[in-house]
Amino acid sequence: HDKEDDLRRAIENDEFLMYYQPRVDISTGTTSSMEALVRWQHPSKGLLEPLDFIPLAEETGLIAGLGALAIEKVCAQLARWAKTGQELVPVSINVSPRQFDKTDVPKLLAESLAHHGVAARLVEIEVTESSMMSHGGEVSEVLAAIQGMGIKLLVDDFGTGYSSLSQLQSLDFDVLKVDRAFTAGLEKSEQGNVLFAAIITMAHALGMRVVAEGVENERQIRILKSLRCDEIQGFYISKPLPPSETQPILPKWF
Ligand code: G
Ligand code: G
Ligand code: NA
Ligand code: MN
Repeated sequence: HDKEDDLRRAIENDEFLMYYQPRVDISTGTTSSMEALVRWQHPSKGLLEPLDFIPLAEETGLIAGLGALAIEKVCAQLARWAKTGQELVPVSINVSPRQFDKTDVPKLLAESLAHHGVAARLVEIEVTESSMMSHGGEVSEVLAAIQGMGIKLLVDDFGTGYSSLSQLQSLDFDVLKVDRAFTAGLEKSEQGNVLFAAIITMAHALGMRVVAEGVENERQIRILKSLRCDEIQGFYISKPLPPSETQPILPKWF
């Protein structure tokens, strides 16, 4: 339990910080939102990425405490950005349904927003397609409650793991984020383009905006534009950065 104890201690000491990666409107080239991605500033191991500790946090239930820290940090950051007088864009927070087992996430969100004087529309919630599948109906209820607060819901990593098309129907998601495997597939074959086009058609028919994840070059942007994709995210625009290097509002990325 060495790693688990280490993680528990880190949550108590709050050794975490959030990085931010922009999402960009493909037709205007302006930032539409920022995704908050947690990092662990480990005292001896340096800066750790989510894959090094989120799976353990989920297995052990420590994700509840970690998730609460993430929500608090994002609201505090939004309040800090607001003070600079910049026009704000929403920030999306990744949430694991495992957090719902131990904490009242809608209540946490409401309290953090109120405490920092941040409007609910400035926060969005991302849930991966596969995590929704591995949890039951109570997840839908919590997500619906969050959406009822005026917070947008995003499906993350769509197209990987199990397919949950029925869940797309029962939950009224606002945005569909297509996994970066499909963006990588755009350049490889005609089938890749056809598949992405079909996902976009489906999402639009269901009233969702579509984000292509993992955009790494200009050619992908051109294809995605022709397919009527709404937004892009990826290293071509920016990797996740600490707040000190992040500009929520840039006039134009391209
Ligand atoms: O930053 P990176 O690409 O390594 O993030 C990998 C994954 O970790 C993301 O896709 C996201 O699902 C997950 N993740 C990042 N930050 C958080 C967080 O604050 N809470 C939860 N539950 N998951 C996160
Ligand atoms: O699970 P989620 O999609 O939220 O995780 C996002 C992860 O994807 C982050 O860890 C981030 O570092 C990574 N990522 C973001 N943009 C790109 C990209 O353009 N290419 C690749 N390979 N990874 C990316
Ligand atoms: Na995400
Ligand atoms: Mn994703």
